[in-house]
Amino acid sequence: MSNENQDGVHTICPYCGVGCGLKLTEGESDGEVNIKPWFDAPVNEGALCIKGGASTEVVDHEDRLKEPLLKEDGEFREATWEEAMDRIATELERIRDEHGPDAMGFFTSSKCTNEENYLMQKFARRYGTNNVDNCTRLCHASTVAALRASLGAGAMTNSMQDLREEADVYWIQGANPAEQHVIAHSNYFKQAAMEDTYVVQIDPHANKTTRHTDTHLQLKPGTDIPLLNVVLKTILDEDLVDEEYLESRTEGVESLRETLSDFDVEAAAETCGVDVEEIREMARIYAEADNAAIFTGMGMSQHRCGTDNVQNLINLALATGNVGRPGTGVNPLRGQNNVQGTCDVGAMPNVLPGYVPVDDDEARAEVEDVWGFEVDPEPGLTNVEITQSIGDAVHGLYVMGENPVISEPNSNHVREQLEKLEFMVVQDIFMTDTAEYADVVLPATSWAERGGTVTNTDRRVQRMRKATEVPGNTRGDLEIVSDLGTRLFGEGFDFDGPEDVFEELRETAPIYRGLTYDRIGLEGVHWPCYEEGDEGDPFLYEDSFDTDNGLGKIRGVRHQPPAEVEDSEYPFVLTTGRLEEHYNTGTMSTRSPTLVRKTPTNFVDINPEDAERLGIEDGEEIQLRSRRGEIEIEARVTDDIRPGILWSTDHFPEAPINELTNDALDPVAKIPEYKAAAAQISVDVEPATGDD
Ligand SMILES: Nc1nc2c(c(=O)[nH]1)N[C@H]1C(S)=C(S)[C@@H](COP(=O)(O)OP(=O)(O)OC[C@H]3O[C@@H](n4cnc5c(=O)[nH]c(N)nc54)[C@H](O)[C@@H]3O)O[C@H]1N2
Ligand SMILES: Nc1nc2c(c(=O)[nH]1)N[C@H]1C(S)=C(S)[C@@H](COP(=O)(O)OP(=O)(O)OC[C@H]3O[C@@H](n4cnc5c(=O)[nH]c(N)nc54)[C@H](O)[C@@H]3O)O[C@H]1N2
Ligand code: SF4
Ligand SMILES: [Mo]
Repeated sequence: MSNENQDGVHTICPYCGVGCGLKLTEGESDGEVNIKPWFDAPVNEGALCIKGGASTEVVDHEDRLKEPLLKEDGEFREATWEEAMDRIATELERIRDEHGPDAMGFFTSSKCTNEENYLMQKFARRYGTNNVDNCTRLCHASTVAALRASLGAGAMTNSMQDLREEADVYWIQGANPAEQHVIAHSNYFKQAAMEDTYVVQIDPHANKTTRHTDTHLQLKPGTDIPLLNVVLKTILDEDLVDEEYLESRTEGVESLRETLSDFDVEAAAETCGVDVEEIREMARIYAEADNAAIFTGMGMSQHRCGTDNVQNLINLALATGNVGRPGTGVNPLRGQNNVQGTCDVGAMPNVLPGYVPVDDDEARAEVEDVWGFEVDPEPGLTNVEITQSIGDAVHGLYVMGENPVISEPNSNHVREQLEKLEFMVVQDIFMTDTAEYADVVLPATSWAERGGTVTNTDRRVQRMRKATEVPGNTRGDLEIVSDLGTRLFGEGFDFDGPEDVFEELRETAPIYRGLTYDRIGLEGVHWPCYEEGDEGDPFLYEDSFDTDNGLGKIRGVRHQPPAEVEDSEYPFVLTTGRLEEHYNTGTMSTRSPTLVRKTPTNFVDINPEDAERLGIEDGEEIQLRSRRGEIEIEARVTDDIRPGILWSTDHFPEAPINELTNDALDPVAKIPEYKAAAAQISVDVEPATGDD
């Protein structure tokens, strides 16, 4: 073991987008790693949440995939890498010959590094398709669409540091940072809230964020537009806008005035189920603050009107001049450890690395120059569209580190779709419900066993470093894609490790151009970083926006009820969210003994009034149903949720909530409506006993 290993290898937590640093040392047995605090880590100064602290429990877990698997006659058998890669190369060539390149879909992974995702999207493009996407589609796609259209970049406008130091008001709508971005909350936002930052939370469910909230508006799911329209109308009527800012930095305020000209605030507040005066009071608090910052999350993005939801937050920020200074802005806390980076490096159907639009001939040509091949100028399909097109336009699927059978909406339908595939590859660290459908399963190395860069929620690019040897016969994601690319295309995929890939990424992505591994060092660097020596911007848009004319775009939006609303047959609105001690589809967190202790399985929150009416006891197993499926689940009777609403999580494959959720999509961003479906519940009547 080297000295560095004894002191610990500096790396980044594999769970969420906060990007906490930690150190790893090798343990007693093969592949075992232990955590040591990294006290000077730039984001977290040594602190870790329960997931970060337990993150090594999955590294040498006995369930790790260790050998490639091939399916034969419906059963998996172990295979050599040679056999597995050969099979993939042959099938990918066959599909392209028989159906054309757009018959393949590629899902890349926000659990993987920038280099791995860069190479995977390059692979898809070299194969001839833009059908490449990642979990951001299920996550912040709508946020990114609205931010890009109206401000310029699909990322947080500000940094955790300036939000902590400068904001006087936090407006947290549809996000739960105390549980989903734990260290960002504990080290930054909670500190501010405990001092004098006023916190407004807008969420149908009470949670740990509520503990440090001054006012909680507990609206009905899917009514964020009317609520914000009450806020905006108040601001316009009471002249709380920033006229000078509106004049010099924005356009479109007339569209907002027009949308709200005949707007009925009383009726809107009733739609939301929130007291109108309380909303108006919050409008004043936000508008009168010196610096007010907005946080937005899945409660806003995961609706069929997700893009308009976020646009309305942008409207609020722009109308009051709250973008372009420390302590302000519109801030989506990004989800996975590298979802920001996965988007930055072009793993999306409409953009190349650095958000270069595929259909912009001039910009595309620059990337093509670096790559030495032509890229299809037509944007491809998103991941949900890929799944929905199987059997039609799509016949093959390559999934690197995603679990769509559990994470996509209406998952019984997802299963039916996957059955129709001619060929499917899954590359993961564990056997997942999705991998069961694959023809080839490739065992990938985990976060502790390889290096590369990841980009956190405030755009800080940081380095992960290898801390231990790879277990069994696993191979790194980079190595796998590199090998496959070389087999299929000869050149363009042979790299000498992650740094070599990063050097090519820099050439193609202008926002990363000024970064090198050396500069990133231990501190990391925020993008945009166009030139070496460029410090990167902790907050964006000081002087102008990255739009066609430099102005921020205001656009009035109207209420669009969820695609499915409650009725006499399905009288509840089911919405979903997350738990502090679990993570996404549970592949990692449900295998971590520390994390399963508190909440071993799924549950649904129901208000005491509803429970009493239906005769449901706390802890009782009930049937939860929507038009798409039915699951058995434990009821938790709690005031955390308002009457008429049910709240559950997608963390547990054994009680898969996505069998019930709706796959209605936002027309712009194609994000599914995870946060509102009509549902019903019932309790099994004991079967009658006796002879009659
Ligand atoms: N512990 C933990 N941390 C995580 C994750 C995890 O699984 N576990 N996942 C990571 C990922 S991928 C992501 S994207 C982020 C997500 O982080 P968040 O955006 O915080 O995610 P959610 O908990 O899904 O949703 C946020 C809130 O939206 C509320 N909500 C539901 N419906 C509505 C609505 O109609 N309107 C409003 N205003 N609110 C609504 C929910 O009650 C919930 O409190 O977290 C990341 N961090
Ligand atoms: N109902 C409902 N559904 C939701 C949501 C919701 O709020 N409500 N949220 C949505 C959101 S925001 C998201 S981001 C998605 C998440 O959806 P997914 O991305 O499908 O879910 P994850 O569980 O994060 O899957 C990541 C996979 O990567 C694997 N993995 C980990 N490390 C590596 C690695 O180094 N290499 C490889 N190859 N694989 C690795 C893990 O084992 C896991 O199987 O779920 C969405 N689904
Ligand atoms: S806050 Fe996120 S990055 Fe930090 S330790 Fe927890 S899961 Fe890991
Ligand atoms: Mo996410």
